Amino acid sequence: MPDIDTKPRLKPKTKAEPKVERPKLHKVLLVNDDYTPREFVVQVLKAVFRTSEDQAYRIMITAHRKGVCVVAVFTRDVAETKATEATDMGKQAGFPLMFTTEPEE
Ligand code: TYC
Repeated sequence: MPDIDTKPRLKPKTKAEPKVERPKLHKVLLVNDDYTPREFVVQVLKAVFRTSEDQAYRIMITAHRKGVCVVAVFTRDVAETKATEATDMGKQAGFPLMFTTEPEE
């Protein structure tokens, strides 16, 4: 027997692709304020978002200059948890540091 399948295919392949929706990603935004020390913002970014010192400094200085900076994108739950955790670190230390989230387009 040849191992090449020579039988005619009677049925066309009609099976649909399984429909799996990609979860929408949410941005975490760092908002500037006039009171939180720059170095404290850098420490929070490193601790919560696991950025390097360099990345944290660039994110902080962008928010400082432009008013706001995207820190990273995550699924909604992770974005909200990290934004809350980072904002709470500021609050605990007596600073008005603020992280918010918004869905990506
Ligand atoms: N603007 C603050 C200062 O001059 C530093 C700062 C940067 C605070 C970014 C918040 O999201 C922020 N001390």
